[in-house]
Amino acid sequence: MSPWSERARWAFEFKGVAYDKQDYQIGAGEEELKKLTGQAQVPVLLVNDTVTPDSTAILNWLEEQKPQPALLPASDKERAEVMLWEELMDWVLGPQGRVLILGKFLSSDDPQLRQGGQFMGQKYQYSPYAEKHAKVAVERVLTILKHFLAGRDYLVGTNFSRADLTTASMLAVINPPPDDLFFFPAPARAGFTDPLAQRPEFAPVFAWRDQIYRKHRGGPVKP
Ligand SMILES: N[C@@H](CCC(=O)N[C@@H](CS)C(=O)NCC(=O)O)C(=O)O
Repeated sequence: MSPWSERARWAFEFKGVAYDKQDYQIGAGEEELKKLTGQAQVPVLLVNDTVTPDSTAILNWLEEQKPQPALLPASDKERAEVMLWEELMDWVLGPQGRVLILGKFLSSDDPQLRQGGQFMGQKYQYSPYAEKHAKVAVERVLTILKHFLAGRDYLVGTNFSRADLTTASMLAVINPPPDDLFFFPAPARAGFTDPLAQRPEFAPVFAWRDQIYRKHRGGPVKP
């Protein structure tokens, strides 16, 4: 379900580069992941003997290996704009949205979700204060997107880019795409769905996201 992993899968599929997928089990898989990659997060790209953690590094590797079809604009200025969106998504919306998910997992009736919430809550320093702060940060990002997207099809220039791919992937932390676009098992879907994203004022942001999935994801996702 990781939106960072979705970001990497999407880029591979968009570029038409084949890959094999190995699932990571939260908690149980961490020791093995650390041994194999020297760090404790997914996604990680393994090519021959080279280990590349971090979705941005993976997208950069892909861009070098297969520049076409392009996921980056031609000009340095527009590439910098793509970076701005990627940083906002990878380091603000993603991590802050994850805090909101953890709050829901920790208070869930489902023992498996609660257990996952406890492991992740410690790893990512969940606290009620962090959750309060996360709500404010997520609302600010949604407000930026709502205004920025008004009257536009894409975040940077007039073509689909990594900015759109990353933003569309990351919005799943507060409201996953509908099941016909991205299959989410019901208990996880409830944890990933935040009331902030249900507000009518933000509906255009999610309508844009769903449209980006329909036009550029290449078919329904079943992680
Ligand atoms: N900067 C990293 C962030 C990756 C990240 O946050 N991964 C989370 C996804 S929720 C993860 O590995 N979670 C499982 C865990 O920490 O055990 C990237 O871009 O790949």
